[in-house]
Amino acid sequence: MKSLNIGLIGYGFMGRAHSNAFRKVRNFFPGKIQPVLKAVCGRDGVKAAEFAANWGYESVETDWRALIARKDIDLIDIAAPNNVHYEIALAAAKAGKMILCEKPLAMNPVEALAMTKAVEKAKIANMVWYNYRRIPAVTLAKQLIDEGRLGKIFHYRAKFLQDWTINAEVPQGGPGTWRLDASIAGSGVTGDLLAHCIDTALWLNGGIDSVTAMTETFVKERKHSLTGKKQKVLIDDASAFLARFSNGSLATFESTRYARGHKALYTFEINGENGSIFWDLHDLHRLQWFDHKDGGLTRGWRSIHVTDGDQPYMKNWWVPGLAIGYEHSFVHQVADFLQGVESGRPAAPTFRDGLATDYVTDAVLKSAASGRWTNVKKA
Ligand code: SOE
Repeated sequence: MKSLNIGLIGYGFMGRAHSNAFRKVRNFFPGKIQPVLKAVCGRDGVKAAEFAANWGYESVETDWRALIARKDIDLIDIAAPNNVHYEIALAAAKAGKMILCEKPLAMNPVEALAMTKAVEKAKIANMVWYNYRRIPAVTLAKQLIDEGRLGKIFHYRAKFLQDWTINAEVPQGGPGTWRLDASIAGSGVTGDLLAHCIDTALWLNGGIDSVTAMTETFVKERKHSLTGKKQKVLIDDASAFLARFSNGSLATFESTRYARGHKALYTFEINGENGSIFWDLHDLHRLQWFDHKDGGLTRGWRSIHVTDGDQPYMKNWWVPGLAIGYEHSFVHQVADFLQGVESGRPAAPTFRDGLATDYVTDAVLKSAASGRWTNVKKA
C-alpha cells in the first residue's frame, strides 16, 4: 500500500465532509493508495488543532504557503472559501502537488482558466468536489442515459432551493456566512447552488450553448460580521435561467435561498423520447423512472430504491435495501479519484470540467445583467 499524504486547507463544513471521506474510503473501497491525514491548515491555530485532534490529522499549519512548501505533503485539498482557491491552486500546481478543490472552481472564469492551465501544464491529478454526481441514484441516471434508454432528450429541469437567508438579520461575511459576501464567494446562489445543478446537467446531458437569466437580491443591505457595519449585498439571492443544450434539448434551472420550507431541495427531471427520470436530494436513494416501453396495463412511474449490489457503488456498502446518504458521495469521489491516480485514467470532474461549469455560471450572471440571451464559452 502506497501512502498519499493529504494537506487539507479549511476546517469548515467541507473540511469535515472531505476528512470523513479520506478516513472511510479504504474501509469500503479497497485500493493500492492509502490517504494519510498528514496536516490540516487554518488561520485559527486553536480551532485547527481541535479539528486535527477530532479527525486524526498528524499536524497543524496556520499558513497555507508553509503547508504547500512541505515535502511530506502529496495532495492539497482546498476546502477554504472561494476567494482563495485561485492563489492556493496556482502555488500547489507549481509545487507539483495533486489538487482537490471545492466548488465552484474559482471566483470567475479568468481565474478558473488559469487554474486549469496550471494543473494541466504541471500534469498533476486534479478534481473539483461536485459530489452529487456520485450519489448512486444520480450515477444510475447517467448509466441509463448513456445506455440510450431515454432516447432523444427534449427537456432538462433542475432546481436547488433553500431558505436560510430569508431573515434580514443574517449577516454577511465571516465563518458560516461568507457565502453572502460577494468579495469572498464571487456570486450568490448561481455559483453556490446552480453550479451543482449545472455540473450534473453537463455530465448527464452534454454542453450548454446559450442561456437567458434573471437574478434578484431580495435583502439589499446586511450587517458585515467582521466590520459590524451595514453593507450593500452584492450576491444574487435567487437566480433562474433558460438554456439550450447542444443536443437540442431545452432547460430550466432555478435556485434560491428564499424558498420557505426548503432546506436543500435539489431536484432534476429529464424527459426523453422513450422515458423520463426524476431525482430529489431529499429522497436521495431513489430514482424515479418512467419507461414508455412498459406494457400499457402497468405503465407508470417506477421508484427505484437504489441500494442493490448491481447498482452504482452499492456492492461496497451494506446489503440490498439498506440506504446510504449524503456523506457517502464524498467517499465515492475519493475512491474514484484514487482509482484514477492508480490507473492513469483521471476521474471527473477535473478542473477543465469545473471550468465548463464556471463558463455557464458566468454566462448566467452576464445574461441577468444585460437582459439578453448569452452564448456559453466552451471549456
Ligand atoms: C450552501 O448552503 C451549501 O452548503 C452549498 O455550499 C453546498 O455546495 C451544497 O451542497 C449544500 O448547500
